[in-house]
Amino acid sequence: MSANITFTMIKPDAVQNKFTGKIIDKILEDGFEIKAMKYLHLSEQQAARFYEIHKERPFFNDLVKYMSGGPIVAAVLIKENAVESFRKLIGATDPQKAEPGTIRNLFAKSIEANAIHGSDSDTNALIESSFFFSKLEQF
Ligand code: 3AN
Repeated sequence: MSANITFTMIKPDAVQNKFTGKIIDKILEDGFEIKAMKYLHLSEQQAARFYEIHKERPFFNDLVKYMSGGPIVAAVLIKENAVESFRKLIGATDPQKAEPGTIRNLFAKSIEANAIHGSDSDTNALIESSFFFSKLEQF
């Protein structure tokens, strides 16, 4: 079951640049179904908790400030082989290296303000979805 789930956030830069609608269109056109979605503004504490896995990385503090600097859209998405398929759709972390036509290639500004998050494993997809949404059994 978990292999069909991934979690995404449309990040503050993309929301602020009014790319939310265009990004959701790309996700739907790629065959993903939206199972849950919410628009919210993370506190610094929440952003730090979400990115705890990166807390030893040099960019951690800037990442937390950036992710709590404006509203985001969080969503749980369903598709066969969801994690891998979504990582392909969003492209490389660094938008300069992202394939043409990917969401980061089209909408991201920099490696930090890179428009969108996508889970990197089935396990993390469930952990990250649970961070924002309860009643996961309904997925
Ligand atoms: P991805 O989002 O592609 O899985 P991760 O998990 O390595 O990439 O990094 C999480 C987030 O941390 C990225 N989306 C990006 O915002 C930020 N980040 C990653 N690498 C760097 C870096 N070298 N410099 C600044 N920010 C970074």
